[in-house]
Amino acid sequence: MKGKVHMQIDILSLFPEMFVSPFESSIVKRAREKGVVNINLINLRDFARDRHQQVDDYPYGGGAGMVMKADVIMRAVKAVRKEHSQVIYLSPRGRPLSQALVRELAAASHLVLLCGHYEGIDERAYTVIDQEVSIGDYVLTGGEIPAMVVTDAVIRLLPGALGAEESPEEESFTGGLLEYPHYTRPQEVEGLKVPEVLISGHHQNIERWRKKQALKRTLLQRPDLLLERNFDEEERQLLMEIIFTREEHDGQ
Ligand code: 4F9
Repeated sequence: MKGKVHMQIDILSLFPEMFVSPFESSIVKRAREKGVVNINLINLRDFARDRHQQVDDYPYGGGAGMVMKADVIMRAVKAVRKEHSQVIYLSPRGRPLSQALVRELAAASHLVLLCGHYEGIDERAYTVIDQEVSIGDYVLTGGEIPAMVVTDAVIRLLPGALGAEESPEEESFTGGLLEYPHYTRPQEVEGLKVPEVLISGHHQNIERWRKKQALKRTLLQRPDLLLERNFDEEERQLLMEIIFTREEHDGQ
């Protein structure tokens, strides 16, 4: 693992400085230092050819807003892309980002993330783009924050990015469910106690309690996540308990 870069991520942006601080903290910083990922920040303006280094222009046919120039984008992408690259344009029209898509992207060896303006890019630039990805149905000032989101989600799945004590928590036993409640010391805060089962030392009971809490939370807060789920026998039993058992209201 040491010294071997698992993935390269090239980010094409008009504001590469936006990425500096977020990528110099925490797990992303450590992953870069360990050589798990190599991130290159590339200024799209470097690929403008005219003497004003113009990167956008007025739309043909008129209308509001500026359009990013096709030649600038095409030159930049061609300069960085390799045979095996995935060129991704961050756009509200794109494929919705999900953990499944993150897993797909994490399997690539070279991602090129193109950040644009919402007004858009010249249609001809799509000839160098492999896929569009959206992080949600809202409009931002540009694709930079979506590119940070994709980068962060992908990096934590790369081998060696998380420490031995951490796990990406993918197909673990609560996979596809919301997290169960967590507690740490002290045992009591302002009269609020840690659930008895967690200090019982009974590993099986703890696992069962956590699974039940995760199911309960998901049912109450994100029932949509359960629609596609194949419940196992234990999960069916726990759901029955949740639905048909009167339990104290504990905010969970
Ligand atoms: C991109 C929003 C991806 C959501 C790009 C303005 C965007 C976006 N997901 N908004 N430029």
